[in-house]
Amino acid sequence: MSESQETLSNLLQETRRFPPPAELAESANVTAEAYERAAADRLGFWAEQADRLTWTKRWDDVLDWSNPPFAKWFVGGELNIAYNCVDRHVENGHGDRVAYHWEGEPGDARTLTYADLQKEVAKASNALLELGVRKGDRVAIYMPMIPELPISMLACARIGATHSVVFGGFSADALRTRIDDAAAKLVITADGGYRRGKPSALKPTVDEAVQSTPSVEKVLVVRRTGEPVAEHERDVWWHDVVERQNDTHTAEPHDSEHPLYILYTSGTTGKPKGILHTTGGYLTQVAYTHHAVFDLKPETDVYWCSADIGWVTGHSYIVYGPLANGATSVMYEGTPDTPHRGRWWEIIQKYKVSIFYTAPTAIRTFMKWGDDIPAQYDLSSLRVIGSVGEPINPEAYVWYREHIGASRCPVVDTWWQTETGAIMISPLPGVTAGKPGAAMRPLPGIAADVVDDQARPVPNGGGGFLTLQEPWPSMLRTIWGDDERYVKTYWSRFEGLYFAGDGAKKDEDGDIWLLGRVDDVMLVSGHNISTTEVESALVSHPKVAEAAVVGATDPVTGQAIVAFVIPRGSAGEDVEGEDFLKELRNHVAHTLGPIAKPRQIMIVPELPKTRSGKIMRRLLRDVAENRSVGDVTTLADSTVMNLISEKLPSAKSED
Ligand code: 6R9
Repeated sequence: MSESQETLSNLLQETRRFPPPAELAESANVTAEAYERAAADRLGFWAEQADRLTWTKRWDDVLDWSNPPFAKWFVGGELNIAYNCVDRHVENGHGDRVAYHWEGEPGDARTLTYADLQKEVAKASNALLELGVRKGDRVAIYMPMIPELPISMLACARIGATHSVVFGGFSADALRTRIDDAAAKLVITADGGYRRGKPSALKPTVDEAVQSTPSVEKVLVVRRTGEPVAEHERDVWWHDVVERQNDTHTAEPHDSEHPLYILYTSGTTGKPKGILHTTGGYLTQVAYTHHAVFDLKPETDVYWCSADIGWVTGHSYIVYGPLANGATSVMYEGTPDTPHRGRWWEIIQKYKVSIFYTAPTAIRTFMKWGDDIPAQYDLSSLRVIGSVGEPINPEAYVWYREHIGASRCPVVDTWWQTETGAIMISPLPGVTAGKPGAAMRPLPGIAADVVDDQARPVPNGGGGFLTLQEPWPSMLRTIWGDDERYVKTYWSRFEGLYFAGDGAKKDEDGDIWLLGRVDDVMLVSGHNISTTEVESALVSHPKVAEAAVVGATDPVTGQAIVAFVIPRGSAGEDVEGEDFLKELRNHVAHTLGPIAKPRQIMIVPELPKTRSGKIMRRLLRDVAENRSVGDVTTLADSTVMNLISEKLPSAKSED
């Protein structure tokens, strides 16, 4: 703890406010009364939300919290997730409604209505049964962003098999560890998918991984690219096995606490954690939050979440939430710059997307590429735009609102985690006057607070640790096979509270701002300074597109701030010079105060990011402290660290 008694400094001041558009507020799905109603009777509120779903057997109790931190929600209730996501919409007369407008990277497209999806899921369910998969078995899914991916997930959910989707960019070794940990019986994959204009193979990675996975009996392979693949005894083609199945299948009910899926998160150290989500509570909260945060009107909206289904955002907000609500979604296979940098905006124009959900890393990339690109497309169909994955810097928020949202669409900055399963802290687009950079308030029914190191709530204006104070329906139930690690990782830092690593502050109005991982917090001359605030100050300079900062050991100040900066495309030639670096350092000092002035700034062409777009500061710390760079296996692009090291001579120290 610093001498100044602060837990985390509150340096950034932001005064811009964006009230909700009047017409949106008038017909919003959720209004301000929901906060009070949920606070008055939290469990009653969640029971009401569970009634958005169709249950074959009603629950006896909303919550069993008699053995914390092991929760049971909607105890005794039974339902089938695939029925809720698909069949019931067909039964309700919406079979002709489009579930997915799928767009392949090469420009091919497929449209799946809810009636189509019902048939495809039934066939896949029958195929899984024929392949020997039974309720309770685990199925690993390693696929590109093609319709067979959600179809496979829904087929597993339908028959009660627990899926474990592994991001299609992970290595054979990463895939093998995950298959082994869950003891998956079947792997579903594809020959490959399209990325950056060419086929990108997946099957060889599976072949390598399953050489030493005793649990795997079969590998089910979708043909997507048509590239040649090695065929093994255990392989079966999707078009041989699934296509010939009966296209009806009767869904069995599953217990509300039946394991729906495992999703691995790497964490900072050690072996990946298999986050376990179950059935009734999960679907309740993803459906409710998708309805509330995006104000989804299923009859008229076209919704697009640009995430990969290989991470939790895709599970909850491409597959389960939107389908539970009967939404029409866009699903896109490829990269944003193939064949050109306007591809995403072209897709929004083509399908008249009205709700768009993406990540700050993408937004900052578009800022870097320039305003003129989105300006060439008709984005007037948009009405709500969202952000997830990292703190959104105020400047990126304002750029997003202005250049994508036509200064009209509310931006919903949604804070949540693989572990929380669904959105926890976010503005409501018809209620909240948004502040650029703030996730604002816990959603109705959610209890979150920022506490100091003694678990006492910090006053408004203070910073500390973000905790969840009451169980919530879509919470993780455990770490697969490791209850002890579950308790230790999430529930032991503060007695009775869930804490998963994020720092945050409450502003003068009590609204919440995320400040990055507490592991990344820098201790400079006795002050705990968040990486997020310094990065946001850098990004607020008109010539900066992206920034990452880390604390490096310093003989005088304990730690000193070292920044890595990517200039905007429009910044010009002078960004390599001494004057520019000085200007940036002064800009930070001016914005946040002299304490936050970086000791050193390096101009770099790229930043190291995980596959889901989060900056890996750990690797930058290695660079800043002149160590050899650590484990890079979870990097989206492993060559990035070389690019950064090559730039090192431009490092400048002026103090
Ligand atoms: C959904 C997802 C979780 C971590 C989380 C936090 C960061 C996510 C954020 C955000 C600030 C937001 N994070 N959303 N930080 N503002 N709106 O990203 O899950 O991949 O498990 O990551 O991401 O640090 O703890 P996951």
